[in-house]
Amino acid sequence: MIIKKKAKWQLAESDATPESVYHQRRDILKKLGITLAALPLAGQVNAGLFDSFGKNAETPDRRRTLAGKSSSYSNPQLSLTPEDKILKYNNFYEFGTDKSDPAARAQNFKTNPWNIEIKGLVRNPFTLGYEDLFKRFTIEERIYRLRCVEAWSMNIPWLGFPLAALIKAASPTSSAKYVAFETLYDPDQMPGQASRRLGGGIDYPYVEGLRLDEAMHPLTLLSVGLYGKTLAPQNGAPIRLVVPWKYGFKSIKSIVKITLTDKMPPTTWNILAPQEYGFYANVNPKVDHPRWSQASERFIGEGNLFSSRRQPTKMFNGYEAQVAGLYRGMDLTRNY
Ligand SMILES: Nc1nc2c(c(=O)[nH]1)N[C@H]1C(S)=C(S)[C@@H](COP(=O)(O)O)O[C@H]1N2
Ligand SMILES: [Mo]
Repeated sequence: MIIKKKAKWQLAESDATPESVYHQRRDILKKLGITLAALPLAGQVNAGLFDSFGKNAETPDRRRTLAGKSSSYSNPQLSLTPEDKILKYNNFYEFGTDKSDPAARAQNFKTNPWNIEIKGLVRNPFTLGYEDLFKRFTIEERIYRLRCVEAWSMNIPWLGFPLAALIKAASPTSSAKYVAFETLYDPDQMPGQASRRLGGGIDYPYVEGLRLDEAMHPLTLLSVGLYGKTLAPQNGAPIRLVVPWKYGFKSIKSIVKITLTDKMPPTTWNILAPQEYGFYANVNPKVDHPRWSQASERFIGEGNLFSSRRQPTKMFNGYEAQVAGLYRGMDLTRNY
């Protein structure tokens, strides 16, 4: 348990540390003759931050062109994070805890054939195959903000369809109150699932959940692509969730199972550190993480990672007008 929390602490804290302090720490280690690579966990994490945009070998682009119709739920005024940063700076612990690990290690991840199952408290359970993902629903483009709990953010042009469309097709019964999601479990393909060290101490498969009304909200997206192409494996191919008003960890990748249930489902980061990561995980600049402020964020745009501008974090990540009603009367300090 302690090791688990340490992995997340180091990852998040190094990310939330101002550039100057961060460099000072690196220099101190250097003077002591300690190379970052010699430190088991911190070494991996810190090296990842610096290497993400280094001389990464070009990987073959498996992505196919994908078009999406425009949507009134998109934010076309946002300045986009460059595509190469969305592709190279990732959290996908199944492939390792460094930001650069998913891009480096997920290139041969098999996403076709793929099956995603929807079941539980529904009248019409069904399974979608790989091609169904792109054919059965109308694909839209949604430019959304993404705010990671580690206090960095991106603006991403997703392609996908509302989760509500899928849930409606399954016809939930009146006892369905929550939706549970599960990522593929395949340690042969996902080195982080085969090794507790590489995988950050998480008990896989990665699981997430939403209240049914959150899942049915028109902003909640099942994404199958970004920047005009199908998803890269490191972004959660072939299908991942995107809930733009919640911290990034709610947006579970490479989903194989969606289950309607009457009980609040367990969620990976809440299991790991319940006092730090709640079920709701709504972006909230007034409720700090126990170990760092959530009032501002490092926006990843053009240029160097550390020259990225800091900007204030918005309530519900800028989607307050659309989603605040879902939480009326709830104490958001307790329901973090
Ligand atoms: N299965 C799975 N889903 C995941 C994660 C993960 O480690 N495993 N990381 C989450 C976190 S913390 C974030 S911030 C986003 C990052 O998505 P991106 O790499 O596509 O930007 O994915 C989320 N979904
Ligand atoms: Mo995150």
